[in-house]
Amino acid sequence: MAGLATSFGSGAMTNSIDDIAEHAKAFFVIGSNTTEQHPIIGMRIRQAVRQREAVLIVADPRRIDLTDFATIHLRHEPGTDIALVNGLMNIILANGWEDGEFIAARTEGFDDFKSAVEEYTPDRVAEITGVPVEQLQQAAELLAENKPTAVLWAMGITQHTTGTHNVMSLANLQMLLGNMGVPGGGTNPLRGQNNVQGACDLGGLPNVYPGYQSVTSAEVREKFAQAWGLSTADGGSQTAVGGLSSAVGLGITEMIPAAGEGKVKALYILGEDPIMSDPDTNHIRHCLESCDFILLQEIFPSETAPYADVLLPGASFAEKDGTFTNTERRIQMGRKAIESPGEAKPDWWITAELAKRVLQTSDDSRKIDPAAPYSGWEYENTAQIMAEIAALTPSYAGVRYERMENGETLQWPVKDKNHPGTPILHVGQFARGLGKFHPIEHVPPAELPDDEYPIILSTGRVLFHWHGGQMTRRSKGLLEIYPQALIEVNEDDAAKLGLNGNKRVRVSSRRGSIEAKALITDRVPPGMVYANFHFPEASANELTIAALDPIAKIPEYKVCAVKVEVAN
Ligand SMILES: Nc1nc2c(c(=O)[nH]1)N[C@H]1C(S)=C(S)[C@@H](COP(=O)(O)OP(=O)(O)OC[C@H]3O[C@@H](n4cnc5c(=O)[nH]c(N)nc54)[C@H](O)[C@@H]3O)O[C@H]1N2
Ligand SMILES: Nc1nc2c(c(=O)[nH]1)N[C@H]1C(S)=C(S)[C@@H](COP(=O)(O)OP(=O)(O)OC[C@H]3O[C@@H](n4cnc5c(=O)[nH]c(N)nc54)[C@H](O)[C@@H]3O)O[C@H]1N2
Ligand SMILES: [Mo]
Repeated sequence: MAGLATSFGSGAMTNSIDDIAEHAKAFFVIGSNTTEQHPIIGMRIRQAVRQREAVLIVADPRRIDLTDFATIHLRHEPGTDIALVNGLMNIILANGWEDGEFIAARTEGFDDFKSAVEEYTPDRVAEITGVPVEQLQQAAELLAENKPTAVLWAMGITQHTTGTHNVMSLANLQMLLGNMGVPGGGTNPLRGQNNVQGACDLGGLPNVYPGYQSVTSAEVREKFAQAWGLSTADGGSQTAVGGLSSAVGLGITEMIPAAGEGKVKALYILGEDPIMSDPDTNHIRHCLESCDFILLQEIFPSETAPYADVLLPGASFAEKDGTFTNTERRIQMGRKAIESPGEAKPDWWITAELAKRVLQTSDDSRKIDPAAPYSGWEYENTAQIMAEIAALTPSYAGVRYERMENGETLQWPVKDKNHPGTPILHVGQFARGLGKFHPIEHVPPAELPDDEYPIILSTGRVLFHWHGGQMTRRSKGLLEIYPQALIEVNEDDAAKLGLNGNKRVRVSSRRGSIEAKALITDRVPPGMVYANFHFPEASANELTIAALDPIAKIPEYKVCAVKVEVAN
């Protein structure tokens, strides 16, 4: 829900929901269980298919609800997306279906990319992915014939050791087809948490200030140092006060292991429940136990709470003012509707009070210039915070509470207070000038099945619950519909296991083991099981592997090796 320190997911949707729902000739949904995880967008896709005969290509190892509406379902092996997309592009190139004009005018790096893709012949790709050659041909043809196609993806693409390269492959595809900068096209990562886009936009990442302004830029540091009244923008300094560090910080999947090694001494965790949501829970337990000091800011005593030294009560979304920036870069206002229980306070208020006390106890406090426009953490309301954001963040420069109160829901970049916002990115030109093609090679997942652990585990969510389930497991209605963890097991595997009638399975990996009720279904193919992380008594993360994408540091939640046994 809050997810401030979350760096999961990447980039932003280039196009808008209305725009793709109304103008896409085809949708290529790859690694997104859209009807369950983004139900509004899922509904719009279904409507486009039913009402205006839009084409729908789904690439997903599982049979998800959306596949019932699909023109074609490419059911590839988990972790083979690069090979799949390279295979489609190979066929597009072999038939001359690429958009030569777009490639010549708007891109660079085409030749190297093309030689890489030429190696991904349909036969080779069928072998890697398990998708028959005829289906590859049919999908490539659908992409060539239906322009623009909007590509949509979510965690099925990013939660891999090749997550960043998976995304680059999809960007290659859209440039090859000339589907960028046009209504109904684009690269569209569906962002997960309600405000993960806003959290990333406003500096909730280890390498940037708000508006993706790099911490390594001396000019950027100077600008923020002046605004905040810091006496120096000295890049060398590691202290927060007096200078702004030029060092890139750690991501969440690096911080917690660093705490386990004693390199990080204290953790301030807000809006995250790492015991439920981080990979390899046994290791996470060890890391949190080893950490000297943990401050947890929560709306409930979560599974992480027993590891905290101090628990500060935050107010929930309904109990405070603020804005959410949604998956289509749209900034929307949330208004306090009810009073907070007990001593709960808005997160911004708690953080500001903490900061003030740190300043009071710090020897460096004298270095803060009280005359600077945004020194001292003296906020009375969230409108003041938004004014500071607008002053320091070019993409939010025109965002004002007055405009939102008048009903405007702006999509960034909003360049000034009269600018109408930006529904589609990269019209006429990419942010970096020319779009760059990248040659991308297939690399298998970090851990694949073997004799001891012969089954692939994939993990994710179900419609009725939200991540660690702190909120949804407190909802009586949702618990009635989905009261316990279910593990999807294919019928063939169930028969082999002798699961008949016996409804519980034990799933074990090299890292841990869980027991839960089996859901025998053809939603998963043979050789694969699917588990969620909504219930502490049987959380998928007891099993998952902390193998990270080297660039985004996102864990490979979507593939690891397990064995499955009938539980007694
Ligand atoms: N109800 C509900 N909605 C949510 C959430 C929630 O917890 N509950 N969480 C929100 C958040 S933060 C996020 S990030 C989003 C996540 O939204 P999604 O990413 O849509 O959700 P996931 O369940 O992680 O599964 C993604 C899909 O990827 C498929 N998949 C698995 N492995 C692969 C692979 O190797 N390749 C491909 N192409 N596909 C693969 C899975 O079968 C699944 O259909 O949902 C958001 N919406
Ligand atoms: N195996 C596996 N693991 C995964 C994933 C997967 O697909 N598979 N997906 C990953 C992804 S994409 C995500 S986003 C993460 C999500 O992981 P988390 O962010 O850890 O999970 P949440 O349950 O969304 O939120 C954490 C806590 O925020 C609290 N909270 C809610 N509102 C507020 C508020 O206003 N203020 C404060 N202070 N706290 C609040 C809730 O009570 C909850 O305990 O999980 C990741 N983990
Ligand atoms: Mo997410």
